[in-house]
Amino acid sequence: MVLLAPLSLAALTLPVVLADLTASINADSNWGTWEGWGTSLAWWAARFGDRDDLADAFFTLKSTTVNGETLPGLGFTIARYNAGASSWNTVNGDTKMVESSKIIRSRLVEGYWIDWASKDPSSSSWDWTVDAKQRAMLTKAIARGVTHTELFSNSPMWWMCKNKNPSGGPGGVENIQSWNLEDHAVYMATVAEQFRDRWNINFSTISPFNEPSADWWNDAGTQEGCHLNVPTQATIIGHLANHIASRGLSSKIAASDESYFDQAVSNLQNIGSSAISKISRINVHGYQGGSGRRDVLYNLAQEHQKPLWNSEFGNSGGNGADMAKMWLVDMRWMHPTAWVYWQVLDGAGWGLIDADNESGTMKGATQKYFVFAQLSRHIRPGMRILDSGDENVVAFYSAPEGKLVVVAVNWSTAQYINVDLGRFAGRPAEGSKVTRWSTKMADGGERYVKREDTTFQGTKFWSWFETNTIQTFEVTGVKI
Ligand SMILES: *[C@@H]1O[C@H](CO)[C@@H](O)[C@H](O)[C@H]1NC(C)=O
Ligand SMILES: CC(=O)N[C@H]1CO[C@H](CO)[C@@H](O)[C@@H]1O
Ligand SMILES: CC(=O)N[C@H]1CO[C@H](CO)[C@@H](O)[C@@H]1O
Repeated sequence: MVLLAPLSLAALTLPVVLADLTASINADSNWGTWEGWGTSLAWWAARFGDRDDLADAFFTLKSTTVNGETLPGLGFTIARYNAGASSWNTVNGDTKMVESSKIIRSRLVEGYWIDWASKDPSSSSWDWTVDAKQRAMLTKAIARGVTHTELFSNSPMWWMCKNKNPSGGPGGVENIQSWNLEDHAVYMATVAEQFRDRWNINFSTISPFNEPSADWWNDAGTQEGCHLNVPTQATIIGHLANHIASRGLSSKIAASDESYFDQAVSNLQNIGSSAISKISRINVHGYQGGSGRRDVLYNLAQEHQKPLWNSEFGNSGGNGADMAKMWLVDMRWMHPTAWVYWQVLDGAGWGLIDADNESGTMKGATQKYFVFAQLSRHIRPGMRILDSGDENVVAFYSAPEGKLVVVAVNWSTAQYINVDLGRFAGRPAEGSKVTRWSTKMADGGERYVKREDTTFQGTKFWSWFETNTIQTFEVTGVKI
């Protein structure tokens, strides 16, 4: 901000105002069809998975009371179920899982295949009673309308690991034994088969790896994880495709859930055409922050004609601002068709509801919860993703409803943002109402407040944006 002297007294009382920004939505653009929002179950659900209030808050659009607080339901339609890698039995008298000295117990997830003696899921090598709470939340999520279920793995079962430690190998080296590559595929396919046969749950997709190129999965880790070289991934994908087919499962393969956009690019360039032909969707995690060639990854996905999801994002900013920023960058450059938050219940600003995954205690919703409401309650499956021409404005269109949803943020000095629909074939009548919701991305700020004070005029509507405020607009009577 530049201060101009001399200032008149009148000027001092006026706010500094930036020129209006106008986003002109490109009605001809099409960056794909939105598939939904979601969360990974794993740790939080293994702890809190028996709670109906949480299932309602995350997997319906209903207003729900959680710990005395009324929350707008987030309406997620995607749930990722974590096939655990841990069990505490002793095999052949002396072989047991090795736990990292830094392990956080709530991050070891009970696995179903507890020893290598038999591949038969009805034998005593398998235990189908474990992990009841995470399964309960998956069941509740499906009952409430989840349409996309994914089975994912952070590490092969501990006994397939070279050092028997499901947190990783020494120094982050590949930790699966060479003779267990097919077994990891058998594990994933058998879990999917048993979920179908025992609980009538058909996983839409199976994702056999989690951040496999990362070198931070090591034997002193705090959670399950396993580095897997790209050729190893290719081999496992081949086996997994065979084991899915031989069990008559409808599940498709999603891969490789790399941490960074650039790792996903390099993975796709090296994994080989055979593996690529067996992968139905590219999953990538959003941990490269503001850097990484999201655009290159999008182009590769287009070239291979695969959908592209940001299948995992999580961060510590409890006010939601950094999350919103990364989502906007994703939408602008990577155009994912779904966006999945890592742990909706967690501590240290990571959760949408603040909770301690170890002690099982829960506090209130964070500001981030309401930032999520600005997105997931309005941007719904089936909507077409449009180009707004501006990096801080996104637009989605629902053809059956003739409805345009616009989400915009201002990160800096307060100003007006205009949204111009001059390029649409049909626009709302002069003076029609545009509904808006707004959340201030700062602790203690307003939370998802609905207002009916905006009207459509000429080809536009506009709204005043306070600094760090996210607003969502719903405009009806729009035609492309
Ligand atoms: C799961 O798939 C099986 C076999 O294809 C089918 O019979 C069953 O109805 C499906 N269950 C659900 C809930 O879709
Ligand atoms: C007690 C405990 O382990 N809490 C952890 C829960 O998860 C958050 C974020 O991953 C950690 O920061 C906490 O330490
Ligand atoms: C100064 C500043 O950051 N202004 C921003 C306000 O919001 C618009 C749209 O989000 C941005 O384009 C401006 O840069």
